[in-house]
Amino acid sequence: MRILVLGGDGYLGWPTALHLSRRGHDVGVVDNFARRQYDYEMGVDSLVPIRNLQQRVRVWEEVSGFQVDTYIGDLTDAAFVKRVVAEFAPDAIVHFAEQRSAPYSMIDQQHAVYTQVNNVVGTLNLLYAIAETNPAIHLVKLGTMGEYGTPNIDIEEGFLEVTHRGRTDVLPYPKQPGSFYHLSKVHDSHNIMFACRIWGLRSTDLNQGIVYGQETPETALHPDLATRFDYDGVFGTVLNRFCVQAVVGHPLTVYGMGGQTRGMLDIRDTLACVELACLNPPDDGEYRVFNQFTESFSVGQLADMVADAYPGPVRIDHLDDPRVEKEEHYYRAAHTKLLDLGLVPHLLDQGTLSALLAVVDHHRHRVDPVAIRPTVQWRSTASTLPTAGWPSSDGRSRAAEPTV
Ligand code: NAD
Ligand code: USQ
Repeated sequence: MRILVLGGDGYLGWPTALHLSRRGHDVGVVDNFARRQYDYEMGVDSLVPIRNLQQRVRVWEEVSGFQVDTYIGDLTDAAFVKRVVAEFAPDAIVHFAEQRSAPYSMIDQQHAVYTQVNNVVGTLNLLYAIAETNPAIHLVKLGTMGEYGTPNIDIEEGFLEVTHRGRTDVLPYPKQPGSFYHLSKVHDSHNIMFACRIWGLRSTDLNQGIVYGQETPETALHPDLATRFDYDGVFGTVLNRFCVQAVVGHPLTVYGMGGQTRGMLDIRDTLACVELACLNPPDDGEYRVFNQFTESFSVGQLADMVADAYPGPVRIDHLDDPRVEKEEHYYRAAHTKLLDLGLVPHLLDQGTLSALLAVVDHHRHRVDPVAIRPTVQWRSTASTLPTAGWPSSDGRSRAAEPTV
């Protein structure tokens, strides 16, 4: 297949592009390097050093013999999006290209507006480009399990059968997201579902849980193919953070009671799920939702697992929760559709944790302890982070040139 990976310079987009390329697909990647810019803004860096996109692509060609096309530009630029979609002529577009941090979206007004403009406008431009170029292109969109929130009933895969006053319908599952970032994914989902209905587009919304891990079979082929690994208080996700904290002797930062339960998956399963979605497209006009996670854990359980897996002493601290979220709650979410398509999950066992801890240990000298503590408070509309006015108050990036 011809597959265009949007956000192909990011944590998940880069290894997905390599995975698809190695499996014989013709792959193009699109990115505006916004993610690298956030690092400069926050004064942090990926734990694992990463090459710039052009270098990575060259190394991949040397190592594998496969070519990956690159398109540098911004999805909020409608003309750019339309040109790339027409030029590359994909069968499927995998859309990772959004601002993906909940804390970043909660820093202040500018960051909330930036997140929603970037994510919602980018996706809307993409829907128009697909509709005007070739409505048969399958849009595989990364959503999030956080769109559902934590309701006191079972979570279904996208839709819920409801009987109300004697009548029954199948309706989108209610959304109760927990940040302006998670809200941007809800807005995207509504726009995508609507575009499928009015223009006959077809799309798979992958409501993904929290991803952990760093190495994939392709990135392991050469150090210059490594993908990024975030551990800081704004972009680091919970299990990756706990592994770094254990290795450098920082107490594990469990927020609140630690009963927050989330769907999780190994980075290698992200790659497999995306390919399964591409290979099994929906019908014309169909909007479908897959819940993309393999196991669920509470934050407290994750901390205990890391403490058990790490050979040295580990302290677990309970900090006041900087977020507004339920700290203990019911959680049971369906996730059968990707398994039905053939997904064979990598589960979070001692071996997986030890391998991840070894990657972290190898790069431990790069950890900046100051970056670990949480800095963004949900209850406050402003943050004291030194973000130097970027992005600007209309939510647009001020950086004229992407910095690599
Ligand atoms: P990431 O920030 O590492 O990668 C996203 C990439 O998209 C970056 O390289 C960034 O520069 C690019 N990008 C952002 N806005 C863009 C724009 N307007 N135009 C062009 N490129 C743009 O994030 P990730 O962790 O790889 O996540 C990828 C996707 O998966 C996101 O949509 C995220 O919401 C979703 N997701 C991630 C996780 C996770 O745990 N990492 C879990 C669930 C869902
Ligand atoms: N948490 C801690 N301690 C920490 C970090 C986080 O207790 O040091 C807690 C948070 O309070 C939260 C949970 O762990 O309850 C998850 O936080 P996270 O930062 O790992 O994940 P989240 O903010 O939900 O976002 C991440 C990705 C996002 C994706 C989402 C999937 O950044 O792109 O959409 O996971 S999901 O959680 O299913 O919505």
